[in-house]
Amino acid sequence: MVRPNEEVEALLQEYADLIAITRGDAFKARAYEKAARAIGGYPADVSHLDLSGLKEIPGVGKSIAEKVIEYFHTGHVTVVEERRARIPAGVRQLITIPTLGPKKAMTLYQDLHISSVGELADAIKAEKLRDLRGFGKKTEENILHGITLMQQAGQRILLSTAMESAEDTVAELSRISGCEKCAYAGSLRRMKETIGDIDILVAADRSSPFMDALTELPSTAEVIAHGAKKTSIRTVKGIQVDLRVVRPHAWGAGLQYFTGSKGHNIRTRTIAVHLGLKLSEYGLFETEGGKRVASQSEDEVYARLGLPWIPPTLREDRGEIEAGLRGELPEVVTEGDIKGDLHTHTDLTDGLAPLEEMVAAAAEQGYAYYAVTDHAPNLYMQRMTDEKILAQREHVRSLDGRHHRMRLLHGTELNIGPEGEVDWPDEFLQGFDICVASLHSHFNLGRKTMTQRLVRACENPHINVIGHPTTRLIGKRPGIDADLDEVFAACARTSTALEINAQPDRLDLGDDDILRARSHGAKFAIDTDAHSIPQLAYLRYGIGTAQRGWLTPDDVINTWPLRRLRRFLRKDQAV
Ligand code: DGT
Ligand code: CA
Ligand code: CA
Ligand code: ZN
Repeated sequence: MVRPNEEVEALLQEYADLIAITRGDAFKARAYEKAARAIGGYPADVSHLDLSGLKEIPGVGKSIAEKVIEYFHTGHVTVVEERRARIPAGVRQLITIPTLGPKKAMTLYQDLHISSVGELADAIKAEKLRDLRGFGKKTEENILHGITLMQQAGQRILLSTAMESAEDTVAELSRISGCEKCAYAGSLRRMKETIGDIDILVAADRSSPFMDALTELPSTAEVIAHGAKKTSIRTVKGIQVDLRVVRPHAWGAGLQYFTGSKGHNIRTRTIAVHLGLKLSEYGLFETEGGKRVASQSEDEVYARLGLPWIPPTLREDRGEIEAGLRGELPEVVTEGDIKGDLHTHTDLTDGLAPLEEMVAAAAEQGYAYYAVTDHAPNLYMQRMTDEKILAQREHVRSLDGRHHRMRLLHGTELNIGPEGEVDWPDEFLQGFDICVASLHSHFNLGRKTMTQRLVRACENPHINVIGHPTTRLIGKRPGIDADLDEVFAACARTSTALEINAQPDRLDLGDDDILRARSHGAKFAIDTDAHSIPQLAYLRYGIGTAQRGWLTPDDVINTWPLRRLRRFLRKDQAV
Protein backbone atom coordinates (compact mmCIF):
# COMPACT_ATOMS: atom_id res chain seq x y z
CA MET A 1 0.00 0.00 0.00
CA VAL A 2 1.09 3.58 -0.51
CA ARG A 3 1.52 5.01 2.96
CA PRO A 4 0.76 8.73 2.32
CA ASN A 5 -2.42 7.67 0.52
CA GLU A 6 -3.52 5.73 3.56
CA GLU A 7 -2.87 8.69 5.82
CA VAL A 8 -5.03 10.90 3.64
CA GLU A 9 -7.69 8.20 3.42
CA ALA A 10 -7.89 8.00 7.22
CA LEU A 11 -7.96 11.78 7.55
CA LEU A 12 -10.74 12.31 5.00
CA GLN A 13 -12.73 9.44 6.45
CA GLU A 14 -12.41 11.00 9.87
CA TYR A 15 -13.56 14.31 8.44
CA ALA A 16 -16.60 12.60 6.92
CA ASP A 17 -17.41 11.07 10.31
CA LEU A 18 -16.94 14.40 12.03
CA ILE A 19 -19.32 16.05 9.57
CA ALA A 20 -21.88 13.35 10.25
CA ILE A 21 -21.49 13.61 14.03
CA THR A 22 -21.99 17.35 13.96
CA ARG A 23 -25.04 16.86 11.75
CA GLY A 24 -23.39 18.61 8.87
CA ASP A 25 -24.28 18.26 5.21
CA ALA A 26 -24.84 14.55 4.49
CA PHE A 27 -23.87 14.98 0.83
CA LYS A 28 -20.62 16.56 1.86
CA ALA A 29 -19.91 13.71 4.28
CA ARG A 30 -20.53 11.17 1.53
CA ALA A 31 -18.33 13.09 -0.91
CA TYR A 32 -15.43 12.98 1.57
CA GLU A 33 -16.01 9.32 2.21
CA LYS A 34 -15.88 8.58 -1.51
CA ALA A 35 -12.76 10.65 -1.99
CA ALA A 36 -11.13 8.92 0.99
CA ARG A 37 -11.70 5.54 -0.59
CA ALA A 38 -10.50 6.68 -4.01
CA ILE A 39 -7.27 8.10 -2.57
CA GLY A 40 -6.64 5.02 -0.42
CA GLY A 41 -6.94 2.88 -3.53
CA TYR A 42 -4.99 5.18 -5.83
CA PRO A 43 -1.87 3.41 -7.13
CA ALA A 44 0.46 6.44 -7.24
CA ASP A 45 1.77 8.26 -4.16
CA VAL A 46 -0.56 11.26 -3.73
CA SER A 47 2.02 13.24 -1.79
CA HIS A 48 3.84 13.72 -5.11
CA LEU A 49 0.81 15.15 -6.92
CA ASP A 50 -0.01 18.81 -7.48
CA LEU A 51 -3.49 20.30 -7.57
CA SER A 52 -4.29 19.20 -11.10
CA GLY A 53 -2.81 15.74 -10.54
CA LEU A 54 -5.00 15.30 -7.46
CA LYS A 55 -8.10 16.45 -9.31
CA GLU A 56 -7.69 13.61 -11.76
CA ILE A 57 -8.51 11.12 -9.00
CA PRO A 58 -12.20 10.21 -9.28
CA GLY A 59 -14.27 12.02 -6.66
CA VAL A 60 -11.54 14.54 -5.82
CA GLY A 61 -12.48 18.14 -6.61
CA LYS A 62 -10.66 21.39 -6.02
CA SER A 63 -11.63 21.76 -2.39
CA ILE A 64 -10.59 18.24 -1.40
CA ALA A 65 -7.40 18.49 -3.43
CA GLU A 66 -6.50 21.69 -1.59
CA LYS A 67 -6.96 19.99 1.76
CA VAL A 68 -4.66 17.17 0.67
CA ILE A 69 -2.01 19.69 -0.34
CA GLU A 70 -2.44 21.55 2.95
CA TYR A 71 -1.94 18.26 4.77
CA PHE A 72 1.34 17.48 3.04
CA HIS A 73 2.60 21.07 3.49
CA THR A 74 1.70 21.57 7.12
CA GLY A 75 0.98 18.12 8.56
CA HIS A 76 -2.64 19.02 9.34
CA VAL A 77 -5.84 20.34 7.83
CA THR A 78 -7.37 23.35 9.58
CA VAL A 79 -11.03 22.50 9.01
CA VAL A 80 -10.50 18.97 10.30
CA GLU A 81 -8.83 20.32 13.43
CA GLU A 82 -11.74 22.71 13.94
CA ARG A 83 -14.32 19.96 13.68
CA ARG A 84 -12.27 17.75 15.99
CA ALA A 85 -12.20 20.48 18.61
CA ARG A 86 -16.00 20.63 18.57
CA ILE A 87 -16.33 17.00 19.56
CA PRO A 88 -15.13 15.43 22.81
CA ALA A 89 -12.68 12.53 22.48
CA GLY A 90 -15.17 10.28 24.26
CA VAL A 91 -17.67 10.66 21.44
CA ARG A 92 -15.04 9.78 18.92
CA GLN A 93 -14.38 6.70 21.04
CA LEU A 94 -18.09 5.84 20.87
CA ILE A 95 -18.11 5.61 17.09
CA THR A 96 -15.39 2.98 17.20
CA ILE A 97 -18.10 0.60 18.45
CA PRO A 98 -18.83 -1.44 15.31
CA THR A 99 -22.63 -1.11 15.51
CA LEU A 100 -22.88 2.56 16.50
CA GLY A 101 -22.95 5.27 13.84
CA PRO A 102 -21.89 8.91 14.22
CA LYS A 103 -25.43 10.32 14.49
CA LYS A 104 -26.48 8.07 17.34
CA ALA A 105 -23.17 8.73 19.10
CA MET A 106 -23.86 12.45 19.01
CA THR A 107 -27.41 11.98 20.32
CA LEU A 108 -26.05 9.94 23.21
CA TYR A 109 -23.61 12.70 24.01
CA GLN A 110 -26.00 15.60 23.72
CA ASP A 111 -29.05 14.06 25.37
CA LEU A 112 -27.49 11.76 27.97
CA HIS A 113 -23.97 13.26 28.27
CA ILE A 114 -22.45 9.86 27.54
CA SER A 115 -18.85 10.18 26.41
CA SER A 116 -17.22 6.80 26.94
CA VAL A 117 -17.87 3.15 26.16
CA GLY A 118 -18.15 2.37 29.88
CA GLU A 119 -20.78 5.06 30.46
CA LEU A 120 -22.71 3.78 27.48
CA ALA A 121 -22.78 0.22 28.80
CA ASP A 122 -24.03 1.51 32.17
CA ALA A 123 -26.73 3.61 30.53
CA ILE A 124 -27.99 0.63 28.56
CA LYS A 125 -28.17 -1.46 31.73
CA ALA A 126 -30.12 1.32 33.42
CA GLU A 127 -32.48 1.29 30.37
CA LYS A 128 -31.85 4.96 29.75
CA LEU A 129 -31.62 4.66 25.98
CA ARG A 130 -35.13 3.42 25.36
CA ASP A 131 -36.79 6.83 25.56
CA LEU A 132 -34.46 8.49 23.10
CA ARG A 133 -35.81 9.21 19.66
CA GLY A 134 -34.49 6.72 17.11
CA PHE A 135 -33.45 4.22 19.78
CA GLY A 136 -35.23 1.10 20.99
CA LYS A 137 -34.75 -2.30 22.51
CA LYS A 138 -33.24 -3.59 19.28
CA THR A 139 -30.76 -0.68 19.16
CA GLU A 140 -29.71 -1.47 22.70
CA GLU A 141 -29.06 -5.08 21.80
CA ASN A 142 -27.08 -4.07 18.73
CA ILE A 143 -24.94 -1.66 20.70
CA LEU A 144 -24.28 -4.21 23.45
CA HIS A 145 -23.32 -6.74 20.78
CA GLY A 146 -20.96 -4.16 19.29
CA ILE A 147 -19.36 -3.52 22.66
CA THR A 148 -18.89 -7.26 23.20
CA LEU A 149 -17.26 -7.67 19.80
CA MET A 150 -14.96 -4.77 20.56
CA GLN A 151 -13.98 -6.27 23.90
CA GLN A 152 -13.46 -9.73 22.40
CA ALA A 153 -11.10 -8.26 19.82
CA GLY A 154 -9.48 -6.74 22.92
CA GLN A 155 -6.57 -4.56 22.11
CA ARG A 156 -5.39 -6.91 19.36
CA ILE A 157 -4.85 -5.32 15.99
CA LEU A 158 -5.03 -6.63 12.45
CA LEU A 159 -1.93 -8.27 11.02
CA SER A 160 -1.70 -5.71 8.19
CA THR A 161 -1.84 -2.72 10.55
CA ALA A 162 0.92 -4.19 12.71
CA MET A 163 2.98 -5.13 9.66
CA GLU A 164 3.00 -1.62 8.23
CA SER A 165 3.95 -0.11 11.55
CA ALA A 166 6.66 -2.74 12.19
CA GLU A 167 8.21 -2.34 8.75
CA ASP A 168 8.47 1.41 9.27
CA THR A 169 10.14 0.95 12.65
CA VAL A 170 12.54 -1.71 11.33
CA ALA A 171 13.51 0.66 8.51
CA GLU A 172 14.14 3.50 10.99
CA LEU A 173 16.25 1.39 13.35
CA SER A 174 18.21 -0.20 10.51
CA ARG A 175 19.53 3.24 9.56
CA ILE A 176 21.26 3.72 12.92
CA SER A 177 24.99 3.10 12.83
CA GLY A 178 26.05 -0.07 14.62
CA CYS A 179 22.94 -1.93 13.52
CA GLU A 180 24.07 -5.34 12.26
CA LYS A 181 20.60 -6.83 11.93
CA CYS A 182 17.05 -5.75 12.62
CA ALA A 183 13.82 -7.73 12.25
CA TYR A 184 10.37 -8.10 13.71
CA ALA A 185 9.69 -11.28 15.71
CA GLY A 186 6.72 -12.49 17.82
CA SER A 187 3.26 -13.21 16.47
CA LEU A 188 3.88 -10.82 13.59
CA ARG A 189 6.70 -12.98 12.22
CA ARG A 190 4.40 -15.98 12.68
CA MET A 191 1.76 -14.06 10.65
CA LYS A 192 -1.01 -14.54 13.17
CA GLU A 193 -4.26 -12.93 12.03
CA THR A 194 -4.23 -10.49 14.94
CA ILE A 195 -1.27 -9.09 16.86
CA GLY A 196 -1.08 -8.21 20.55
CA ASP A 197 2.09 -6.18 20.34
CA ILE A 198 5.00 -5.78 17.95
CA ASP A 199 8.33 -7.33 18.97
CA ILE A 200 11.44 -5.95 17.32
CA LEU A 201 14.93 -7.32 17.63
CA VAL A 202 18.23 -5.58 16.84
CA ALA A 203 21.70 -7.13 16.73
CA ALA A 204 24.30 -4.61 17.86
CA ASP A 205 27.12 -4.22 20.36
CA ARG A 206 25.56 -1.21 22.08
CA SER A 207 21.87 -1.07 22.86
CA SER A 208 21.32 2.54 23.99
CA PRO A 209 21.29 4.25 20.54
CA PHE A 210 18.43 1.97 19.49
CA MET A 211 16.48 2.21 22.72
CA ASP A 212 16.76 6.01 22.60
CA ALA A 213 15.81 6.16 18.95
CA LEU A 214 12.65 4.16 19.50
CA THR A 215 11.46 6.54 22.21
CA GLU A 216 12.14 9.50 19.92
CA LEU A 217 10.44 8.33 16.72
CA PRO A 218 7.77 10.74 15.45
CA SER A 219 5.27 7.85 15.58
CA THR A 220 5.94 7.26 19.29
CA ALA A 221 3.19 8.67 21.51
CA GLU A 222 4.12 7.26 24.91
CA VAL A 223 7.12 5.53 26.50
CA ILE A 224 6.02 2.58 28.63
CA ALA A 225 9.47 1.38 29.69
CA HIS A 226 12.96 2.54 28.73
CA GLY A 227 15.83 0.26 29.69
CA ALA A 228 19.04 -1.27 28.41
CA LYS A 229 17.52 -4.73 27.82
CA LYS A 230 14.03 -3.80 26.72
CA THR A 231 12.20 -0.67 25.70
CA SER A 232 8.45 -0.51 25.16
CA ILE A 233 6.51 2.32 23.61
CA ARG A 234 3.00 2.96 22.35
CA THR A 235 2.58 4.48 18.89
CA VAL A 236 0.20 7.25 17.96
CA LYS A 237 -2.07 4.52 16.62
CA GLY A 238 -2.12 2.86 20.05
CA ILE A 239 0.11 -0.09 19.13
CA GLN A 240 2.66 -1.32 21.67
CA VAL A 241 6.18 -1.98 20.37
CA ASP A 242 8.75 -3.94 22.40
CA LEU A 243 12.38 -3.57 21.37
CA ARG A 244 15.22 -5.84 22.46
CA VAL A 245 18.86 -5.49 21.45
CA VAL A 246 21.02 -8.61 21.44
CA ARG A 247 24.73 -9.11 20.80
CA PRO A 248 25.40 -10.00 17.16
CA HIS A 249 26.70 -13.48 18.00
CA ALA A 250 23.40 -14.25 19.81
CA TRP A 251 21.14 -13.12 16.96
CA GLY A 252 19.83 -16.57 16.05
CA ALA A 253 19.02 -17.54 19.62
CA GLY A 254 17.33 -14.19 20.28
CA LEU A 255 15.28 -14.36 17.13
CA GLN A 256 14.23 -17.92 17.87
CA TYR A 257 13.25 -17.03 21.43
CA PHE A 258 11.31 -13.86 20.66
CA THR A 259 9.54 -15.31 17.64
CA GLY A 260 7.79 -17.85 19.85
CA SER A 261 5.21 -19.06 20.12
CA LYS A 262 5.42 -19.75 23.80
CA GLY A 263 4.16 -23.29 23.15
CA HIS A 264 6.78 -23.90 20.49
CA ASN A 265 9.55 -22.56 22.74
CA ILE A 266 8.54 -24.82 25.59
CA ARG A 267 9.01 -27.77 23.22
CA THR A 268 12.42 -26.62 21.96
CA ARG A 269 13.63 -25.98 25.52
CA THR A 270 12.48 -29.45 26.58
CA ILE A 271 14.38 -31.05 23.71
CA ALA A 272 17.45 -29.09 24.77
CA VAL A 273 17.15 -30.34 28.35
CA HIS A 274 17.01 -33.95 27.12
CA LEU A 275 20.24 -33.33 25.20
CA GLY A 276 21.98 -31.95 28.30
CA LEU A 277 21.65 -28.41 26.98
CA LYS A 278 20.03 -25.17 28.05
CA LEU A 279 18.25 -22.91 25.54
CA SER A 280 17.67 -19.22 26.25
CA GLU A 281 17.49 -15.96 24.32
CA TYR A 282 21.30 -15.81 24.65
CA GLY A 283 22.07 -19.14 23.06
CA LEU A 284 22.20 -22.88 23.42
CA PHE A 285 24.65 -23.89 26.18
CA GLU A 286 25.93 -27.08 27.71
CA THR A 287 24.19 -27.50 31.06
CA GLU A 288 27.45 -28.54 32.69
CA GLY A 289 30.23 -26.06 32.23
CA GLY A 290 28.03 -23.63 30.31
CA LYS A 291 29.89 -23.81 27.02
CA ARG A 292 28.05 -22.10 24.16
CA VAL A 293 27.21 -24.59 21.40
CA ALA A 294 24.99 -22.51 19.09
CA SER A 295 23.57 -18.95 18.91
CA GLN A 296 24.61 -17.21 15.69
CA SER A 297 21.71 -18.25 13.47
CA GLU A 298 18.33 -19.92 13.92
CA ASP A 299 19.55 -22.64 11.56
CA GLU A 300 22.38 -23.55 13.92
CA VAL A 301 20.15 -23.57 16.98
CA TYR A 302 17.57 -25.84 15.39
CA ALA A 303 20.26 -28.09 13.87
CA ARG A 304 21.90 -28.64 17.25
CA LEU A 305 18.48 -29.73 18.57
CA GLY A 306 18.18 -32.27 15.76
CA LEU A 307 15.61 -30.20 13.88
CA PRO A 308 15.50 -28.57 10.47
CA TRP A 309 14.89 -24.80 10.42
CA ILE A 310 11.15 -24.41 11.00
CA PRO A 311 9.25 -21.66 9.15
CA PRO A 312 7.94 -19.13 11.72
CA THR A 313 4.36 -19.58 10.48
CA LEU A 314 4.48 -23.19 11.69
CA ARG A 315 5.80 -22.45 15.19
CA GLU A 316 2.60 -22.98 17.14
CA ASP A 317 3.22 -26.43 18.65
CA ARG A 318 0.71 -27.94 16.27
CA GLY A 319 2.86 -30.92 15.32
CA GLU A 320 5.76 -29.06 13.68
CA ILE A 321 8.27 -30.38 16.22
CA GLU A 322 7.25 -34.00 15.62
CA ALA A 323 7.20 -33.48 11.85
CA GLY A 324 10.62 -31.82 12.02
CA LEU A 325 12.12 -34.65 14.05
CA ARG A 326 10.80 -37.14 11.48
CA GLY A 327 12.11 -34.98 8.61
CA GLU A 328 8.56 -34.49 7.35
CA LEU A 329 8.00 -30.76 7.62
CA PRO A 330 5.84 -29.53 4.74
CA GLU A 331 7.44 -27.34 2.06
CA VAL A 332 4.92 -24.57 2.65
CA VAL A 333 3.64 -22.40 -0.18
CA THR A 334 5.45 -19.06 -0.64
CA GLU A 335 4.60 -15.85 -2.48
CA GLY A 336 6.91 -16.87 -5.31
CA ASP A 337 4.84 -19.99 -5.95
CA ILE A 338 1.69 -18.00 -6.82
CA LYS A 339 1.06 -17.88 -10.56
CA GLY A 340 -2.07 -15.72 -10.52
CA ASP A 341 -4.94 -14.14 -8.64
CA LEU A 342 -8.35 -15.73 -9.13
CA HIS A 343 -10.66 -13.24 -7.38
CA THR A 344 -10.43 -9.53 -8.25
CA HIS A 345 -12.74 -6.61 -9.06
CA THR A 346 -12.81 -3.62 -11.37
CA ASP A 347 -14.79 -0.38 -11.44
CA LEU A 348 -17.51 -2.18 -13.37
CA THR A 349 -18.77 -3.08 -9.90
CA ASP A 350 -17.30 -1.89 -6.60
CA GLY A 351 -13.63 -1.89 -7.54
CA LEU A 352 -11.82 1.42 -7.90
CA ALA A 353 -9.64 0.86 -10.97
CA PRO A 354 -10.67 0.23 -14.58
CA LEU A 355 -10.01 -3.17 -16.12
CA GLU A 356 -6.93 -2.12 -18.13
CA GLU A 357 -5.25 -0.70 -15.05
CA MET A 358 -5.96 -3.72 -12.85
CA VAL A 359 -4.63 -5.99 -15.59
CA ALA A 360 -1.49 -3.91 -16.10
CA ALA A 361 -0.82 -3.92 -12.34
CA ALA A 362 -1.33 -7.69 -12.21
CA ALA A 363 1.14 -8.13 -15.06
CA GLU A 364 3.69 -6.22 -13.02
CA GLN A 365 3.36 -8.86 -10.30
CA GLY A 366 4.77 -11.29 -12.87
CA TYR A 367 1.65 -13.44 -12.93
CA ALA A 368 1.11 -16.16 -15.53
CA TYR A 369 -2.66 -15.70 -15.35
CA TYR A 370 -5.20 -13.35 -13.79
CA ALA A 371 -8.94 -13.65 -13.31
CA VAL A 372 -11.38 -10.73 -13.33
CA THR A 373 -14.41 -11.64 -11.21
CA ASP A 374 -16.80 -8.74 -10.78
CA HIS A 375 -20.01 -9.08 -8.78
CA ALA A 376 -23.10 -10.74 -10.28
CA PRO A 377 -26.62 -9.18 -10.53
CA ASN A 378 -28.12 -10.37 -7.25
CA LEU A 379 -25.91 -8.02 -5.29
CA TYR A 380 -28.34 -5.32 -6.35
CA MET A 381 -26.37 -2.27 -5.40
CA GLN A 382 -23.69 -3.26 -7.91
CA ARG A 383 -26.14 -3.03 -10.83
CA MET A 384 -24.59 -5.81 -12.86
CA THR A 385 -26.45 -6.91 -15.99
CA ASP A 386 -25.99 -9.62 -18.61
CA GLU A 387 -25.05 -6.98 -21.17
CA LYS A 388 -22.44 -5.40 -18.94
CA ILE A 389 -20.69 -8.63 -18.06
CA LEU A 390 -20.70 -9.82 -21.69
CA ALA A 391 -19.25 -6.52 -22.83
CA GLN A 392 -16.58 -6.89 -20.16
CA ARG A 393 -15.80 -10.35 -21.48
CA GLU A 394 -15.15 -8.92 -24.96
CA HIS A 395 -12.91 -6.34 -23.38
CA VAL A 396 -11.02 -8.98 -21.38
CA ARG A 397 -10.54 -11.07 -24.53
CA SER A 398 -9.19 -8.06 -26.39
CA LEU A 399 -6.65 -7.38 -23.63
CA ASP A 400 -5.59 -11.02 -23.37
CA GLY A 401 -2.07 -11.46 -24.67
CA ARG A 402 -1.29 -7.76 -24.52
CA HIS A 403 0.85 -8.35 -21.47
CA HIS A 404 3.13 -11.02 -22.84
CA ARG A 405 2.87 -14.34 -21.06
CA MET A 406 0.03 -13.32 -18.69
CA ARG A 407 -3.27 -14.93 -19.70
CA LEU A 408 -6.60 -13.44 -18.64
CA LEU A 409 -9.53 -15.42 -17.32
CA HIS A 410 -12.99 -13.93 -17.37
CA GLY A 411 -15.03 -14.82 -14.33
CA THR A 412 -17.54 -13.52 -11.84
CA GLU A 413 -18.24 -13.58 -8.13
CA LEU A 414 -21.69 -15.12 -7.78
CA ASN A 415 -23.98 -14.69 -4.79
CA ILE A 416 -25.04 -17.84 -3.01
CA GLY A 417 -28.79 -17.34 -2.42
CA PRO A 418 -30.88 -18.49 0.56
CA GLU A 419 -31.23 -21.96 -0.95
CA GLY A 420 -27.82 -22.27 -2.52
CA GLU A 421 -28.99 -20.98 -5.89
CA VAL A 422 -26.87 -18.43 -7.78
CA ASP A 423 -27.45 -15.43 -10.03
CA TRP A 424 -27.38 -17.02 -13.48
CA PRO A 425 -28.58 -20.30 -15.05
CA ASP A 426 -26.17 -23.02 -16.21
CA GLU A 427 -26.11 -21.92 -19.86
CA PHE A 428 -24.96 -18.47 -18.89
CA LEU A 429 -22.43 -19.69 -16.32
CA GLN A 430 -20.90 -21.92 -18.97
CA GLY A 431 -19.49 -18.84 -20.69
CA PHE A 432 -17.18 -17.96 -17.77
CA ASP A 433 -13.65 -19.29 -17.41
CA ILE A 434 -14.03 -19.31 -13.62
CA CYS A 435 -16.80 -18.72 -11.10
CA VAL A 436 -16.23 -17.74 -7.49
CA ALA A 437 -19.38 -18.02 -5.35
CA SER A 438 -19.78 -16.29 -2.00
CA LEU A 439 -22.30 -15.64 0.73
CA HIS A 440 -23.13 -11.95 0.83
CA SER A 441 -26.44 -12.02 2.74
CA HIS A 442 -28.73 -14.23 4.86
CA PHE A 443 -25.93 -15.19 7.26
CA ASN A 444 -28.19 -16.57 9.99
CA LEU A 445 -30.51 -19.15 8.48
CA GLY A 446 -29.53 -21.88 10.92
CA ARG A 447 -26.80 -24.47 10.80
CA LYS A 448 -28.58 -26.95 8.55
CA THR A 449 -29.63 -24.45 5.90
CA MET A 450 -26.28 -22.69 5.91
CA THR A 451 -24.51 -26.02 5.38
CA GLN A 452 -26.88 -26.97 2.56
CA ARG A 453 -26.41 -23.65 0.80
CA LEU A 454 -22.65 -24.13 0.66
CA VAL A 455 -22.85 -27.80 -0.31
CA ARG A 456 -25.29 -26.98 -3.09
CA ALA A 457 -22.92 -24.30 -4.36
CA CYS A 458 -20.12 -26.89 -4.47
CA GLU A 459 -22.34 -29.22 -6.45
CA ASN A 460 -23.00 -26.58 -9.08
CA PRO A 461 -20.90 -27.77 -12.05
CA HIS A 462 -19.77 -24.20 -12.81
CA ILE A 463 -18.71 -23.02 -9.37
CA ASN A 464 -14.97 -23.36 -8.88
CA VAL A 465 -14.15 -21.45 -5.72
CA ILE A 466 -16.13 -20.75 -2.55
CA GLY A 467 -15.21 -17.12 -1.75
CA HIS A 468 -14.50 -16.09 1.87
CA PRO A 469 -16.26 -19.27 3.07
CA THR A 470 -17.20 -18.29 6.64
CA THR A 471 -17.81 -14.55 5.90
CA ARG A 472 -16.27 -13.57 9.21
CA LEU A 473 -14.89 -10.07 9.68
CA ILE A 474 -12.12 -10.15 12.26
CA GLY A 475 -13.19 -8.33 15.43
CA LYS A 476 -16.52 -7.37 13.83
CA ARG A 477 -18.56 -10.35 12.70
CA PRO A 478 -18.27 -14.00 13.63
CA GLY A 479 -18.22 -16.66 10.91
CA ILE A 480 -21.45 -18.38 9.93
CA ASP A 481 -22.75 -21.36 11.82
CA ALA A 482 -22.42 -24.32 9.44
CA ASP A 483 -21.14 -27.89 9.51
CA LEU A 484 -17.82 -26.99 7.96
CA ASP A 485 -16.61 -30.58 7.87
CA GLU A 486 -19.50 -31.41 5.58
CA VAL A 487 -18.73 -28.38 3.42
CA PHE A 488 -15.02 -29.24 3.23
CA ALA A 489 -15.81 -32.82 2.26
CA ALA A 490 -18.16 -31.54 -0.46
CA CYS A 491 -15.40 -29.29 -1.78
CA ALA A 492 -12.99 -32.21 -1.99
CA ARG A 493 -15.61 -34.44 -3.66
CA THR A 494 -16.65 -31.88 -6.27
CA SER A 495 -13.30 -30.27 -7.09
CA THR A 496 -14.38 -26.93 -5.69
CA ALA A 497 -11.60 -24.92 -4.11
CA LEU A 498 -11.94 -23.10 -0.80
CA GLU A 499 -10.76 -19.55 -0.87
CA ILE A 500 -8.18 -18.11 1.47
CA ASN A 501 -9.29 -14.53 1.07
CA ALA A 502 -6.27 -12.31 1.76
CA GLN A 503 -8.18 -9.16 2.76
CA PRO A 504 -6.61 -8.47 6.18
CA ASP A 505 -9.95 -8.12 7.97
CA ARG A 506 -11.19 -11.42 6.51
CA LEU A 507 -8.33 -13.95 6.24
CA ASP A 508 -11.09 -16.40 5.47
CA LEU A 509 -10.58 -19.36 5.71
CA GLY A 510 -8.44 -18.89 8.80
CA ASP A 511 -5.61 -21.21 9.84
CA ASP A 512 -7.60 -23.68 11.95
CA ASP A 513 -10.26 -24.13 9.28
CA ILE A 514 -7.57 -24.60 6.64
CA LEU A 515 -6.01 -27.41 8.65
CA ARG A 516 -9.41 -29.07 8.91
CA ALA A 517 -10.26 -28.62 5.23
CA ARG A 518 -6.88 -29.97 4.21
CA SER A 519 -7.50 -33.15 6.17
CA HIS A 520 -10.57 -33.67 3.95
CA GLY A 521 -8.39 -33.41 0.85
CA ALA A 522 -9.84 -30.08 -0.28
CA LYS A 523 -7.92 -27.69 -2.54
CA PHE A 524 -7.49 -23.95 -1.97
CA ALA A 525 -7.19 -20.67 -3.86
CA ILE A 526 -5.22 -17.84 -2.21
CA ASP A 527 -6.89 -14.70 -3.58
CA THR A 528 -6.67 -11.00 -2.81
CA ASP A 529 -10.28 -10.10 -3.70
CA ALA A 530 -8.56 -6.84 -4.70
CA HIS A 531 -10.90 -3.88 -5.14
CA SER A 532 -8.00 -1.58 -6.06
CA ILE A 533 -4.45 -1.82 -7.35
CA PRO A 534 -2.72 -1.49 -3.96
CA GLN A 535 -4.83 -4.36 -2.62
CA LEU A 536 -3.08 -6.78 -5.00
CA ALA A 537 -0.30 -6.63 -2.40
CA TYR A 538 -2.56 -8.22 0.24
CA LEU A 539 -1.44 -11.56 -1.18
CA ARG A 540 1.27 -11.84 1.48
CA TYR A 541 -1.34 -12.07 4.25
CA GLY A 542 -3.12 -14.87 2.41
CA ILE A 543 0.20 -16.66 1.99
CA GLY A 544 1.00 -16.32 5.70
CA THR A 545 -2.40 -17.72 6.60
CA ALA A 546 -2.02 -20.61 4.14
CA GLN A 547 1.37 -21.42 5.65
CA ARG A 548 -0.16 -21.45 9.10
CA GLY A 549 -2.56 -24.03 7.66
CA TRP A 550 0.45 -26.11 6.50
CA LEU A 551 -0.40 -25.81 2.81
CA THR A 552 2.06 -26.77 0.10
CA PRO A 553 1.91 -25.57 -3.53
CA ASP A 554 0.16 -28.78 -4.50
CA ASP A 555 -2.77 -27.82 -2.24
CA VAL A 556 -3.17 -24.40 -3.85
CA ILE A 557 -4.69 -24.27 -7.34
CA ASN A 558 -3.28 -20.86 -8.22
CA THR A 559 0.29 -22.14 -7.93
CA TRP A 560 -0.44 -24.63 -10.69
CA PRO A 561 0.48 -24.16 -14.35
CA LEU A 562 -2.46 -22.89 -16.42
CA ARG A 563 -3.10 -26.27 -18.07
CA ARG A 564 -3.57 -28.01 -14.76
CA LEU A 565 -5.65 -25.13 -13.43
CA ARG A 566 -7.93 -25.24 -16.48
CA ARG A 567 -8.52 -28.95 -15.97
CA PHE A 568 -9.50 -28.24 -12.35
CA LEU A 569 -11.82 -25.45 -13.47
CA ARG A 570 -13.67 -27.91 -15.72
CA LYS A 571 -14.38 -29.76 -12.47
CA ASP A 572 -12.99 -32.98 -13.94
CA GLN A 573 -12.42 -35.33 -11.05
CA ALA A 574 -8.91 -36.38 -12.08
CA VAL A 575 -6.46 -33.55 -11.64
P1 DGT B 1 1.03 -11.41 20.82
O1 DGT B 1 1.97 -10.28 21.05
O2 DGT B 1 0.03 -11.58 21.91
O3 DGT B 1 0.37 -11.32 19.50
O4 DGT B 1 1.88 -12.77 20.80
P2 DGT B 1 3.44 -13.01 20.83
O5 DGT B 1 3.66 -14.44 20.50
O6 DGT B 1 4.15 -12.00 20.01
O7 DGT B 1 3.79 -12.85 22.38
P3 DGT B 1 4.68 -11.81 23.18
O8 DGT B 1 4.75 -10.49 22.52
O9 DGT B 1 4.19 -11.85 24.58
O10 DGT B 1 6.14 -12.46 23.20
C1 DGT B 1 6.89 -12.62 22.03
C2 DGT B 1 7.61 -13.92 22.05
O11 DGT B 1 8.61 -13.92 23.06
C3 DGT B 1 6.71 -15.09 22.40
O12 DGT B 1 6.06 -15.61 21.27
C4 DGT B 1 7.69 -16.05 22.99
C5 DGT B 1 8.70 -15.18 23.70
N1 DGT B 1 8.36 -15.04 25.11
C6 DGT B 1 7.95 -13.94 25.74
N2 DGT B 1 7.77 -14.18 27.04
C7 DGT B 1 8.06 -15.47 27.23
C8 DGT B 1 8.06 -16.34 28.35
O13 DGT B 1 7.75 -15.94 29.47
N3 DGT B 1 8.42 -17.63 28.14
C9 DGT B 1 8.75 -18.07 26.90
N4 DGT B 1 9.09 -19.33 26.73
N5 DGT B 1 8.76 -17.30 25.83
C10 DGT B 1 8.43 -16.01 26.01
CA1 CA C 1 4.05 -9.75 20.35
CA1 CA D 1 5.79 -8.44 23.27
ZN1 ZN E 1 -15.05 -10.20 -4.12
